[in-house]
Amino acid sequence: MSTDFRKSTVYQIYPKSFCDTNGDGLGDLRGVIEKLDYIKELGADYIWLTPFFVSPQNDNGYDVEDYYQIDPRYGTMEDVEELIAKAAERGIGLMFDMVFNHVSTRHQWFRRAMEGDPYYKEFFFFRRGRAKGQPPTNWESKFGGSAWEYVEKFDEYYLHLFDVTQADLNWDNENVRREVQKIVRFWMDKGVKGFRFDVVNLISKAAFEDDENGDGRRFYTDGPNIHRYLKELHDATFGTDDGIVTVGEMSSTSIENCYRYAGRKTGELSMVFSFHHLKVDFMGNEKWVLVPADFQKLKSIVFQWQTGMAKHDAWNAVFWCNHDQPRVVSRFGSEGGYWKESAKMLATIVHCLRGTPYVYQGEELGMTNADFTEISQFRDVESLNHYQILQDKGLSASDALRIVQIHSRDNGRTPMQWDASRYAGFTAEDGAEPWIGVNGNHDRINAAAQLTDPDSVFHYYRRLIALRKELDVISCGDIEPLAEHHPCIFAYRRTYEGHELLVAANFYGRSCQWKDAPDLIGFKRIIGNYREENRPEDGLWTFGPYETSVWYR
Ligand code: TEU
Ligand code: CA
Repeated sequence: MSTDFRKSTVYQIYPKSFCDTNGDGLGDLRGVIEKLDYIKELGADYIWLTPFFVSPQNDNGYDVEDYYQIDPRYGTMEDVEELIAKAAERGIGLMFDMVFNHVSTRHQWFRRAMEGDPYYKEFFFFRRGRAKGQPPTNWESKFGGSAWEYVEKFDEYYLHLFDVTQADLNWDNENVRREVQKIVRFWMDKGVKGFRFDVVNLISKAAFEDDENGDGRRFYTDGPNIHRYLKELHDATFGTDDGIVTVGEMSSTSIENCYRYAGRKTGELSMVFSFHHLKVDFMGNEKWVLVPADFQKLKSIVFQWQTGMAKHDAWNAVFWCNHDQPRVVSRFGSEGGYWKESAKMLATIVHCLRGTPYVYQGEELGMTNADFTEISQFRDVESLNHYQILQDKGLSASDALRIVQIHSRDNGRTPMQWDASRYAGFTAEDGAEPWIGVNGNHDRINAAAQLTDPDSVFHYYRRLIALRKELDVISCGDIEPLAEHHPCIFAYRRTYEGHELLVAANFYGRSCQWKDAPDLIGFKRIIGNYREENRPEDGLWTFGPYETSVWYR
């Protein structure tokens, strides 16, 4: 394992959809153990495992009932210990996913609160309504509807920024913060090498007021005590161990706050996920619409974060995919004739940036969006809620379905495609039907086929991951955006101690030209998705569909 997170790559596993070893249709921890050599071959240094703790699974484990116990559907504590040990043997560290903005309403803290225990009521936000039948504020849940749920016996409401079964924790209560620290230390003692903190910039609520022109997020995003709480957590837990890497998931954050969340010397986190670059096919913050991706906006956001964070000595996680996002090849690339070229092009852009790249299971195979044609095939609570909300707003069922097909988080949650067999090797052929449908294209897109094909998307990712370890200019270099306003070209230059790296890509499926392209005298091509080497001639560089190449001097 590279202990320098600048040279590292993280592989994200959503265990429910990764590998099912006991034929019940649900992925499990033994499935992760079974596939460690695959991840080793890819070259990842860390595995980020999304939550597998005891949970009613209303939000697939992001609704935690017990942070100290393993959900039996995923396995046992012995499995977790074996996984940590076997990963370590292969030089891979485990990063666990800590959901501390909220707990499941089945967590004992919430149960005790509902019994009226004042100590535990203070763990949550119980508030009086504004008037009879009126919640305390007009805030909206991120999964649709009001963020407040009425509890008759108290004549009060509790806050839930996500599902109604995910009650927000009151971090202003010192006892909550102490419990959180205990949990982190417990997993550190088990040998965990990193943590991902779920929506961690939402934990400090400002004021409970109506939001006249929004959904309430300005009252709890990057809130007043957020830096204090993160520093405190850092100092009390992972900050004492240099070998631990942390990443905060930052919802609707500002770059100024991220300078501090992920500053090298600020004593908070190692790095941050921000999502502004993935909202370029939204309408403002509204996700449930159909609008084409805005490429200029995408570039300008990526470059702003790249140069801004560098200037402030702060570190980004760089990524296109996770379990909440549609598949990038479907979103910004092509599922059609240029499927492979576009998958490699998108990989190149991210893996040569300044930051730590994250690869989400199946991305390294160029897996596509789900091929669902009916709402009954979807599983995600957010998708199902919004399918209804869109129709309540007057859309037809088929228009609502179209929007869900494009934006649903289930696009990233279909079973991992290991081979061409009935259930894609996710579940044995005689096993139970997988919990969510397998994509029909697994006969074409699967790991077995790609492992033996040197030209595959898998081997391209493997080479990119290795390059980051070989070349300091990739892991440590400065970044300079190029061709910023070009309608098709995504390009940048990296520099470090006299070394230079030039990355250029055509983001579209038609040929294009880059005039005034930089000269490449003395450079050699180190990776690309076209067979033939293609250089600029007299400052004019012609690119084929989705063509990309990386040059080094
Ligand atoms: O997601 C946070 C979040 O705000 C969004 O990514 C959300 O999933 C949705 O896309 C809003 O449109 C994190 C987890 O990654 C996600 O899986 C959980 O559902 C959520 O927190 C709640 O714990
Ligand atoms: Ca299973």
